[in-house]
Amino acid sequence: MKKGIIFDLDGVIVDTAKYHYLAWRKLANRLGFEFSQKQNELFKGVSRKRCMDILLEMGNVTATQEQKEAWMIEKNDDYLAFIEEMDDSEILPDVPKMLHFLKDNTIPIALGSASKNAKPILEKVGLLSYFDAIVDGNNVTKAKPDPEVFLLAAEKLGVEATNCIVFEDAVAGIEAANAANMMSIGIGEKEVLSEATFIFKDFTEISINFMNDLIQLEKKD
Ligand code: B16
Ligand code: MG
Repeated sequence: MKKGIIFDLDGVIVDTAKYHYLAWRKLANRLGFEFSQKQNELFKGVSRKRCMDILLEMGNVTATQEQKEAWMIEKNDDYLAFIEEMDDSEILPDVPKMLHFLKDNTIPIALGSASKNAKPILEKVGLLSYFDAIVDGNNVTKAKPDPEVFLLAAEKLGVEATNCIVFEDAVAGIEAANAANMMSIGIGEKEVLSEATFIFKDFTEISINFMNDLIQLEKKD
């Protein structure tokens, strides 16, 4: 039974949330209101379009679709300026160890991210070549918690959905993986990601023994 592994990007492979925060905060300030790190938590794993709407609700700002499009371009340009400066030092701890383990065991690897900037980010940090398939915000019509992104990733890998294992840091992502009937591994806080099949603070907590068991496990309903 062939297994496949699907990684989320922001919060799992790299911490780009801090750059999203700085770019959204700049836009909020320009529109005349504050935007806190705590508020930014609500943006994790959420599509750019939805983030824009939430931001405007926070600031009590109404805008036309055209205006929103222009602000999203502005925010994304600021975000891309941060991405331009990224290098491999921004890869989260023990992610390369995990990718090497999977490669050594010939387990296919996919990315399943809401970001439309996923490929350039993986390229900047030097991890693009590890991925056999990339599904990101450019390929899906429905955002997480809809399972579309992960189902498409499984299809691209040629692995049955029930044999895929998803690493995710956002509640919506865990819900999406569960809805796709995949095993979900939460990376983050237990209290937040309680719906995940397994939860770890980060990859340093995940042992090779655990991974060996995982890639041989049958998913139970
Ligand atoms: P972009 P993930 C998500 O990445 C981020 O967590 C979320 O904050 C962001 O709004 C979304 O990507 C879209 O990103 O503006 O680059 O298209 O966690 O799904 O990898
Ligand atoms: Mg994420």
